[in-house]
Amino acid sequence: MPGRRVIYRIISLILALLSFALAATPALAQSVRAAADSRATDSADNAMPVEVLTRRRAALLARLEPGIALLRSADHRSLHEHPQDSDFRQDNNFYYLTGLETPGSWLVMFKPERGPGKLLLYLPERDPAKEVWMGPQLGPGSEVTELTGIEAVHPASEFEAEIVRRLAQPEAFREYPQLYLPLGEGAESTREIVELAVQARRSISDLGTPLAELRLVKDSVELARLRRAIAITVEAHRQAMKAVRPGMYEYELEAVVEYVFRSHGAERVGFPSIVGSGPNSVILHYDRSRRRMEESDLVVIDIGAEYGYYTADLTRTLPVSGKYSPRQRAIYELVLATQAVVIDSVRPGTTFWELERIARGHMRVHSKGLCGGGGCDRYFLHGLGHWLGMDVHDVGSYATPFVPGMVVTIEPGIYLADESLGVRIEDDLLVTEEGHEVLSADLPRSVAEIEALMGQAAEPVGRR
Ligand SMILES: [Mn+2]
Repeated sequence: MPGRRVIYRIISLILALLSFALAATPALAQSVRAAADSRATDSADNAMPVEVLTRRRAALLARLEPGIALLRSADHRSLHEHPQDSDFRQDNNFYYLTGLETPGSWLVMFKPERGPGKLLLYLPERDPAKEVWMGPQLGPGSEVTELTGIEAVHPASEFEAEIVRRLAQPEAFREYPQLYLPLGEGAESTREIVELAVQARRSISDLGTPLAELRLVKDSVELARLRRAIAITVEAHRQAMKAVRPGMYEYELEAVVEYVFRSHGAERVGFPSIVGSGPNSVILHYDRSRRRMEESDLVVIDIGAEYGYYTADLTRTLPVSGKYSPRQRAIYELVLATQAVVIDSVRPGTTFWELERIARGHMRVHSKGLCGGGGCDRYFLHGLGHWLGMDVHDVGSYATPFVPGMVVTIEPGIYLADESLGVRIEDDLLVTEEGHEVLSADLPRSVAEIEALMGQAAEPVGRR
């Protein structure tokens, strides 16, 4: 999806607190292109590998000065009123470093001057009364060590006594001078620690920045999960192409999309689905999906399944009738050609700034009066692309030159409000040593491919 770098908090879909049915195995990565096979595997295959977690934590510690780093997991919403707690989603950084979905927990990392770092986990103690409602919960114990590779696991109730007091002790400054806390995303979760640190006259460094630098370059597990999220989203787009017809409501199309997501094992949407037809096609973040689609409309479908905490982000723009009008086709093909030129330029060393320049230049030069006197680039109303990962607009500086392992979206668009004509085309790319791989290459993009697929009969969804 286009636009500001907002963290999209998610529509609630049912998520059991201890669902580890999230992960990807090497076998899974290979089978990703077989859409028919993209079903959830059982949880035994799905825990985050301990060696991957260990590597991430070591890489983070290597970036820190001697000091103490604190990270809090996401909290419960009101557990007593809503025992299912269905919209709980773990804090991204906490999940990245622990693989745990336990709320109300702390990860503490000590980075000494010399030698290996020390790690502590604090988890809420198990509560038999709650487990009657929620099922077995993870609490302090050896199973947490098995899942995370962290030896020291304590009850969260001890966190304050041990860590908070330590922060206030002057001698802790000498051994561990820096105090790292997330100051951007997740900052509110450590507000009390910040106040304490201010009282103790300790300066605070941002833990989010080194984590963002790490999260920019995806490891093998992250890539496997992204590929899976993208494969599911490609399948949803294909089903939407077959289903769309004049007279259908936008929400019906949205339902087809999200049915495919859930039935292929996606836990939730990575962001609210955008299904915008006619006048709604020019509203960049339209997510109400209430309009009845008309034969002459274009419909912009900008969607992303989330799988194992990683989200896809893919957009196609379809003619509701099944055939683009000459005018729609001309605009569509200008956006498509712009996207192709940019995709060709994705390689290590380039930047979003450089790609944006290429995109706008191409669009302007090839406008041929399509958008009145000036170039169509005047109607390209948002940024060309963004980082993709645990967040749809993922963390990381947009000035960073591309290196292999980064995942980006490329999404040029033209929005002509006077004609209710909006076109956006978005694909997801992995930066490789040689250049790039289009992770969503299986999804039809050209006019001919899309019209051919739209001509096929819709597949029945559920029992209708
Ligand atoms: Mn996007």
